[in-house]
Amino acid sequence: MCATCGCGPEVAFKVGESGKASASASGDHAHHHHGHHHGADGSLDYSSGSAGHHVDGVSQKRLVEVEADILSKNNRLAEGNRQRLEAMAVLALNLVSSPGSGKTTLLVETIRRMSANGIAVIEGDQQTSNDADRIRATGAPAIQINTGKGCHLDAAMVGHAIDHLHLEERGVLFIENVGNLVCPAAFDLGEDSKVAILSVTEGEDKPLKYPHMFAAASVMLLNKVDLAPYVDFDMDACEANARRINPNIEVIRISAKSGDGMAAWLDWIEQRRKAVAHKAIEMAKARLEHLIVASGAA
Ligand SMILES: Nc1nc2c(ncn2[C@@H]2O[C@H](COP(=O)(O)OP(=O)(O)OP(=O)(O)O)[C@@H](O)[C@H]2O)c(=O)[nH]1
Ligand SMILES: [Mg+2]
Repeated sequence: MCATCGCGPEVAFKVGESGKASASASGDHAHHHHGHHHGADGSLDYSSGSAGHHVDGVSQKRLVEVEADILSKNNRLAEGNRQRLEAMAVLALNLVSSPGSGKTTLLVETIRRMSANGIAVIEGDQQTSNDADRIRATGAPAIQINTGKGCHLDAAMVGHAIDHLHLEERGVLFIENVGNLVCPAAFDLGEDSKVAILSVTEGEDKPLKYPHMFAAASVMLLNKVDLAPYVDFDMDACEANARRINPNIEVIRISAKSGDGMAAWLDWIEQRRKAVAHKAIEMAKARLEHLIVASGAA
């Protein structure tokens, strides 16, 4: 069960002979809300409760416990992924956005501009292998995870995918999450950073309406700026909204179509890549020093 929306990803992960990984989910959405507050304006506010939902026959307390278990198990697995990735100095980026904001298009354009060496991609979608096929066309290896009813990737799925991808040291692992601005915010995958993508056709209020995602992201790619002249979208207001939620968020205005802003995005990736490599070297040095001291060879 997903702590945010109550969806039921009892996910079975499969890797087909084609190298395509898939997972199917079972379980049900339970959206019978209680535990809400009535606002003065007649609004209903569920935001102060835990997950605020109820499944027939299951007490609220038990439900909260189940959710806490799932999230803490996920966090443990995510930490395992993070250690594996850090030891290899692989930069892992978790791309999150609503459906259609341009994650796959941006990835294809990004991979085209980086040498494809050392790049690997995990594609999360409920159905189809369309996105993985688009990535493979660039020459980069990609594994598709189909989550079925599940609305987000979790750390177990990503761990299995890492088992099947041949990651190169100092490489970059891009993880395209399921298109959803809500649930992926709660699930750590072991990534270095979350990258939130918001396109100018979606409205500048989205960071305020979906604050968890923008709070969790290190950078926001404001995509489709080529369309800005045709839509009522105030880019400055959008940036200000994102910074109200997360004062440290970096914002890059970008267009996967025109290429505007791609250089700044590639620079951002390069900076993180250097930081991850530096950390791996420091960790290796510390381990070596520990070994030398322990063996009395100093
Ligand atoms: N004009 C314009 N269109 C874009 C840009 N980036 C993506 N698109 C279009 O937006 C649509 C959705 O793009 P995708 O890359 O499939 O979006 P996505 O976020 O991967 O979608 P899901 O995986 O379904 O969540 C496609 O028609 C793209 O061609 C852009 O910078 N400018
Ligand atoms: Mg996509």
